[in-house]
Amino acid sequence: MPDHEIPKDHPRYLSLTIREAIIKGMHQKVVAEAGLIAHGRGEAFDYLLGERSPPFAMRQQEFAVLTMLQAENPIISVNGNLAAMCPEETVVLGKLLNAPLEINLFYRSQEREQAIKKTLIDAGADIILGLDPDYQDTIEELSHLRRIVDSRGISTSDCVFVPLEDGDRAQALKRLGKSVVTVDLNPLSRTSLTATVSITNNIIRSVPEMIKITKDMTLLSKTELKKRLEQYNNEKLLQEALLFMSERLKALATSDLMLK
Ligand code: PTJ
Repeated sequence: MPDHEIPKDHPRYLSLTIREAIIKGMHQKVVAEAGLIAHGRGEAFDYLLGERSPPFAMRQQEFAVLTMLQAENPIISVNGNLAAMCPEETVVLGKLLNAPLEINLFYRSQEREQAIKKTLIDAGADIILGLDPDYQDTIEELSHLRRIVDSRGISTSDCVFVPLEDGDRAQALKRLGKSVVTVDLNPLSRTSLTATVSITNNIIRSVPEMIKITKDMTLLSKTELKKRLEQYNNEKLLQEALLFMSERLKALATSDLMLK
């Protein structure tokens, strides 16, 4: 399948390039077919943000990094969309946070697992959890294939970063006493409304911004991390996200709208 060349001067260059990465990922079996639909839903919410990271999202990202730095055994759960959109950045973030990568898929198949493993290795990953049957464990609360987790990873971790999540797993992980950090452009998704830390931003911007924040915070003591963590409230930040979107729409609705 040939890659489509997007002209650099196209006004929607970045958005179209990301789409191409997702489509290419689907042909390589990295992305599930439903991943294209999930991406479209994300794009619609990104329009409401103005396709930029607003101040509340930067605070959500700080909250997320602090939560993962404070954790004993943080882990990053990788699905197809994440692997297709920002593999290198995810590998860098994992190394900085000391968080291994675990492949954990909703639409699970060996073919997809191997395709995602290759993408992550090409992006610089050393250890990838979630594939070795000797370390298979199950989360009983979950009925679908995402219940199969790694005993060295999600199963024993105290903090799971699950970007672009499909819904009920965040609840199950929280019931098991784990902190759940997510990135989801929809502030009203089940995952956003359940997670310990919900980042309402595009993963494409979020992961690089979290890398920068991690570099700034990595030398903080556990006591300082704990003190800073007290300044954040997930529900309030989600309310800010909704207010930002609605006020932005209101401002647009009363402005000179048409493109010249
Ligand atoms: O690779 P698999 O098999 O594990 O499947 C992955 C998908 C994403 C297909 C699966 O988890 C799924 O169906 O997810 P949902 O229920 O569609 O939820 C995905 C959420 O991610 C939605 O709320 C979207 O708004 C959001 N989203 C999509 N693209 C982005 C995003 N959030 C942040 N950045 C994006 N680029």
